[in-house]
Amino acid sequence: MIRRSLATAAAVAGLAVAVAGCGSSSGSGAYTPPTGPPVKTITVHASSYKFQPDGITAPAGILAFTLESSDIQHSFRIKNVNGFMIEAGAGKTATGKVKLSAGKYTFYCDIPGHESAGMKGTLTVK
Ligand SMILES: [Cu+2]
Repeated sequence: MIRRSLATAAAVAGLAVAVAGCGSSSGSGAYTPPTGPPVKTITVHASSYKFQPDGITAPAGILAFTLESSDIQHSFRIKNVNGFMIEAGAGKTATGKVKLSAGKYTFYCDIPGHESAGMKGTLTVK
């Protein structure tokens, strides 16, 4: 009897974790970066209001990005890659990893007004 109720409690706990995990992956919650070594490390320089380079070609797989801001706070996000974001404070450098398959992506800075001012670029993964 005790064994049985313990098993039930464990099953309920497992279910709760699964539901919580589902919620965070579909929302704007924590992003889980890929584990393992990157196939390429790419440094992107951010300033108001542009990225350098604004055209990047990379192999498919895990990519490590280094975002360097030379002035104010900027971010680095990739359209349709939910949750991935690197944020570099004023004059700071930040890093992040993302796993991408072949395709053409648009990267941008999501701070209001920055993308429309020119902070975007193309990432070609092959
Ligand atoms: Cu920006």
